[in-house]
Amino acid sequence: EGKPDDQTGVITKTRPKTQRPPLYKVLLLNDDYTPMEFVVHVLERFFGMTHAQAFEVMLTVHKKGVAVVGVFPFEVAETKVAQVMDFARRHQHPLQCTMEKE
Ligand code: TYC
Repeated sequence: EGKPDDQTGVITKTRPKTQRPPLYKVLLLNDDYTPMEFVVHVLERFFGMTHAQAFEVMLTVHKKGVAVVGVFPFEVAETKVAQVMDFARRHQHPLQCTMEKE
């Protein structure tokens, strides 16, 4: 498996760096106006959470101001953010969703 070095004869193994796509955290931000049940619904609908998981994450955002609601490749993260922002806007809630590189 290893190759002897031409000068020294020392055997070294090369370990090619595996390329992984960069991942992006999708963040949900707290505000004073979006109803808790709406946020829970968003987390169920767009992030595949159970009602119990969604309620827990919603409460974390409510108490801490922000939480990571998922980690995805760029295009998936972008789509989730757009879906949440569009859904919130259509329901006239000020809910904010953003993404950042992990
Ligand atoms: N703070 C909101 C309220 O008291 C609830 C809320 C939770 C809003 C999470 C946004 O991302 C959010 N109605």
